[in-house]
Amino acid sequence: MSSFPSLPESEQEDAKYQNICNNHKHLLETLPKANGWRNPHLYNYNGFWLNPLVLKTNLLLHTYFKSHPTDIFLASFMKSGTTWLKALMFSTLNRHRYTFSDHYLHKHGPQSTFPLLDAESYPITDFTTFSHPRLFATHSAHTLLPPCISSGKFVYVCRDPKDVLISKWMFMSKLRPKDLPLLSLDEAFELFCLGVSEFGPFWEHVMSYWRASLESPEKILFLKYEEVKKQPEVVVRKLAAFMGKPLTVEEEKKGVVREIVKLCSFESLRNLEVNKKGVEKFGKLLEVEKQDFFRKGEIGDWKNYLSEEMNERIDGIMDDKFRGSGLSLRATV
Ligand code: PAP
Repeated sequence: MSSFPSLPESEQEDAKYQNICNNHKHLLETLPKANGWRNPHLYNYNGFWLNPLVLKTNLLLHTYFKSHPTDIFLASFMKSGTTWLKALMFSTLNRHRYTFSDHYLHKHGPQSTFPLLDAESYPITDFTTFSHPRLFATHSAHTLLPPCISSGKFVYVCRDPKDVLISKWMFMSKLRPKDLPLLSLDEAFELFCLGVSEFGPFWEHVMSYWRASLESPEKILFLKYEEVKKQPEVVVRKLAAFMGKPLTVEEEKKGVVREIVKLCSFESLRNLEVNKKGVEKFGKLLEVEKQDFFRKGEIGDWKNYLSEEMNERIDGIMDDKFRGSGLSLRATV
């Protein structure tokens, strides 16, 4: 039975939306609260720290998002290689549509290829007009997503948490409003270790996808930034097969994999005019200088910032959190 049986459809919709807004307001008054890296506060919702707008978007996503079995999701904790994977997945999937000398990515950059589910304006956003397979990105933990989404396929990319911490601290410090006190690296480190950062705890985020990938390996491809860095061509082949478009012998002979890797390399993307100037808008959530998506793109930059004690503390937390899971994100270089 409908919750609003006597109201016309448009009013039912309004009432449904209003209900979510009221629930959101109530949650902000009652959920555990902690310091944010960009916003003043984060709220712990079902085990994860979200900023107020992302929390509202998550509630709306559960109500309004209609999945399709061919949907492909790119999931990641912030600063784990999302931009790179957007480029790799988009150019692998659409390799028949564009030439490598005059590519969509040259003119538009990688961000527009995957709308960020955590930043869209539901119910206004209309994904029904998108061509299939539809591509979406999310920074939300697997357990925070609406169950209908599991009909699609997921690529999850994770990264050494120490590099994530440094990358995120630098990124968020730039976005932090000037009227808030600076967040020092020591403070960010402490919050990160406690699990308090947007979409965190990092450990639980990673484990949510790791467990899901073990349960449904055909539905979730679990990747590490470091493995993409070391063997990008192997990863492109994996992505192509996973997305249902394996590389043909002819494509291999023509060097298509090498072209994709070259197009999406850090140097190539960073030097594109479209990625050097202007801002990228993610709904009402945030505006980012495009160049800020390309900082160093290296493995192990954390060594320039974290002490040996900090290094050992993160390793200790990782060992505890991942024990018995078969997963390790310990640095090997
Ligand atoms: P997001 O969470 O804001 O989407 P995301 O793209 O996941 O960010 O991560 C950004 C990191 O990936 C940056 O790392 P750094 O701060 O340690 O340098 C960025 O430089 C890196 N990055 C972006 N594009 C590439 C690429 N093509 N190859 C390798 N690393 C990349």
